[in-house]
Amino acid sequence: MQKNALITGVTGQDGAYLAQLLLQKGYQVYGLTARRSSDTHWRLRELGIEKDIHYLDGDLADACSIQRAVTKAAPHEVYNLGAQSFVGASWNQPVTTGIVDGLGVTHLLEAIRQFAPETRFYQASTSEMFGLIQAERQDENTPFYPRSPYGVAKLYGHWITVNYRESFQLHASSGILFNHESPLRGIEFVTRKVTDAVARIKHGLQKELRLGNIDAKRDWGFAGDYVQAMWLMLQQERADDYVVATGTTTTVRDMCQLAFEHVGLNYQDYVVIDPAFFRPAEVDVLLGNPAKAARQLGWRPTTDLVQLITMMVDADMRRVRKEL
Ligand code: GDR
Repeated sequence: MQKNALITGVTGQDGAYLAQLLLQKGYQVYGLTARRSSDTHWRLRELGIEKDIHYLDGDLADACSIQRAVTKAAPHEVYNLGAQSFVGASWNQPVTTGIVDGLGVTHLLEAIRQFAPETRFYQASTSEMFGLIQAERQDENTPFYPRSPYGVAKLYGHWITVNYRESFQLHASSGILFNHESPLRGIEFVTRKVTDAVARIKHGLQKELRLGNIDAKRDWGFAGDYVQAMWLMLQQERADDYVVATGTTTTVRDMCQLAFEHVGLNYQDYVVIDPAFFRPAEVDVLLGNPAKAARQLGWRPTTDLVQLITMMVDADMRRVRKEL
């Protein structure tokens, strides 16, 4: 029997990779998209799946549109990847971030509870909920301490997922994913900002790269690996919460060095520290412990940071060459 899946945020990095994975597995994929004037489908086009998805108009902030999408798609599985996902922007749009990333989750869970209680639900939670870390390596039992309006909104989304699982026995799982990157990453996030700049500098189109706090440390994995973990969570008999990470942490500085070195440049000749990119409150270091995901889901990352950054720089070099 063919399964239906509904993905919110289908045009984002994770949405695109997950849609590709589910299509390969034979799912009928419905994608929720908010109408926007700019081109948001470029990732789906790059993966060659733009025409294989059934698009539904809707917005996580609009409960009616969410109800309609759930009824229309009649999904076996719902993946909630839609969000205002840029941490830095969340200080400028704290209320929108709260409505979409927080209350939006309740809109979906309510629609499932009322119209499709057998549907399995995945919530995209985040290592940003750990924020000011309370343990050296963060796992499912580490207390949370978010440090941005984004982290606070996501924490609400996480707990409402747990609460609907416990209150209404919904099959609702929360994936606490650490940073995950790819050639499809948005340009505002630091890895892609760096790999795009490396390609432009190498081709003489850019002279410098302005960054904020390059001493921050992140546990970076490959988004293509991480969407596998999302799918695996919904195939389990019982819903649960899982940390998904590589178990290695690196500074932004060292990540930069890797990216520039890959094309024979020294990052110190190009990186300029710009206070404009510092955040009002920073998450200094994140390091995940993915032992539970390995044990219960059989999930393991396949791509280390060197492979990931190499893949991203190579993709941006190709893109910039095409532009010339
Ligand atoms: P993050 O990702 O906030 O961890 O959230 P991001 O790549 O934006 O920042 C990582 C770290 O790099 C520092 N940094 C800069 N960041 C950006 N964007 N631009 C800069 O110029 C810059 N200079 C230094 C940041 O201060 C930070 O410490 C990502 C998002 O995808 C979230 O949606 C997701 O939940 C988490 O990862 C897991």
